Amino acid sequence: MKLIIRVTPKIYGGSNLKKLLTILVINVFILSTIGASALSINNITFLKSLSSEKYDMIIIAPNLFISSLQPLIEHKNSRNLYTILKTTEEIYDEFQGRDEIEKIKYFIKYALDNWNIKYVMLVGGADLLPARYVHIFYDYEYQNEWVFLSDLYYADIYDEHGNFSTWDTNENNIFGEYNWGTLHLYDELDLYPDVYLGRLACVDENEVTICVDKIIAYENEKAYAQSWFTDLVVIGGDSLPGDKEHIDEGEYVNQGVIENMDGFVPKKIWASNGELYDAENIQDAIDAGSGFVFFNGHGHLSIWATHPHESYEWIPPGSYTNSHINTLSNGNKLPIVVSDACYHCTYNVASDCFGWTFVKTPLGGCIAFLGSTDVDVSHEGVDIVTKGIEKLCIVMSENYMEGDCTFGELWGHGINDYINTAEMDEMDYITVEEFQPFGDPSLVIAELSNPPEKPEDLDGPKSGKINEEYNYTASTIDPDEDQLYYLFSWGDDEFSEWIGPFDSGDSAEASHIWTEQGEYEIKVKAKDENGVQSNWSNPLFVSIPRNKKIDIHLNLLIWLLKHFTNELQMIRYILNFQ
Ligand SMILES: [Ca+2]
Ligand SMILES: [Ca+2]
Ligand SMILES: [Ca+2]
Ligand SMILES: [Ca+2]
Repeated sequence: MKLIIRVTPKIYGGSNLKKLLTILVINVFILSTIGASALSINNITFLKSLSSEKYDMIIIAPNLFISSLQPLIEHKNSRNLYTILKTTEEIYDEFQGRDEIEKIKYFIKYALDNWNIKYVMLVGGADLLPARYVHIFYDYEYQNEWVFLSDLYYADIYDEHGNFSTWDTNENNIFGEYNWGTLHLYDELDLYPDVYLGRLACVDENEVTICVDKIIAYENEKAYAQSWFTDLVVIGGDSLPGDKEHIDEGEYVNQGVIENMDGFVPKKIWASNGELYDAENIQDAIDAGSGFVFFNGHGHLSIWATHPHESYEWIPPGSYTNSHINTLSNGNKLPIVVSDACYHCTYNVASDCFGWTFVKTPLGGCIAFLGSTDVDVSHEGVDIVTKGIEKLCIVMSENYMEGDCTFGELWGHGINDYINTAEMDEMDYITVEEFQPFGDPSLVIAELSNPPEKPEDLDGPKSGKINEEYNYTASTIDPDEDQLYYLFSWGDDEFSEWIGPFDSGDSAEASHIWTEQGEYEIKVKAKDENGVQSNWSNPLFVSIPRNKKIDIHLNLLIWLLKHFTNELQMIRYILNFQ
């Protein structure tokens, strides 16, 4: 079967980016002539004295950042997340490899083999902590030679046979080749991450301090247990006008995320509901606080925008840009932001790219950002969710609800599950390799706890009138005796806030006004103080009947009685009514 696709680059505006990338790539090719086969982990003996130690996380950073990272290391260790810092300078001295990048990767392998680490945090922008460029040939109208940064290189330590993976299996010093060059060469990549990884692309100590402060506050305050965390901001429109199904792809992906993230209250900044015509609406929604933000549309290094339905107009007018991000004031209410737009994480070209700006802005922004280091490629129409970062959005939102507890797990399991269900063609290679995690991989974004039991059946009226307020009560218990919060779903796309806290077993009450007649299915769910949610209760069906006609008839009768009492008596007499 031949699959006919129209792959559309989701790029905003024109760009010389390819040229820029090519220039940067040439700079990176200052490689030693040491062949991969000459390298062996057996050569590394100097850290053996430490080999009995166990760590959960290694932080790799230049000397420059030692003191500004110290509070983070202390914070992690105080939480029993055993963390050690290794500087790039030490690694370059102590480890072998054909270049600095490979030396870093050998150190990560060492830490994995000897210390059984789970997390790798890279701290430094492209100049301070280099990353590997991969090489994919993929012919389409915008570009055909794809050369971009991939931090997945540092996480995919072992190949499928459990051996160290150089990402240069044909040993020509060109990495991650896929149908590359005139000889159409390939490197055999496993791609499955073996550690959870994240990068703080800091260019100076000030940026490190901002990130460290944010991470410590986020974890100390248990962001995931706060009431604002279960708000979900989704931003999108018609990413690709002209598809035969007339799908608004951005909103379609948003909707998939909403459906996966049951119990999160969506705030839709959409083209179709008019919210996306003003960038301030994005600003206000993020400032209000939310656990997650999804941008599904187009981007470039410092901007995001998309289209209204079947139009090529760009909205919001003036786009959503770095200058908006820099004035966010959400304080410690910091979301994890996911973007499927192009170039949002191209930190080698712009050290203040959209994604990194979001993380490093001091008075708000986000705690972690997931986006691409190159062009996002995807299908149009309903197939938008079958490939590309759009598919990752769906996979990750599902995985979060199924128990991912750290930012690194969210990224790593997302990549893992993407690969498991992909045919792994060029588009899939591009997607998993370009998907950049900016943030602390060990960041705790959920906590394991026994969920509250499914709430008892709701108590309250089963019928009523429009524009009248009705009260409903709910209760349940938590096996850990945790305090509980309740969310009521009113069946008309409206939700209560998360109400609480209540002691386990106590009743919670909420009220609602239905403004249209109908049969409504209302339900309630609980979450404990750790943010772990129960299932929804059984539904209670509430009937808000059409009562307008009845009112008219009743009013007419009252009016008749008032004005024609005598006549009515006459009629009654005539009809011998009594
Ligand atoms: Ca190669
Ligand atoms: Ca692997
Ligand atoms: Ca479309
Ligand atoms: Ca619990």
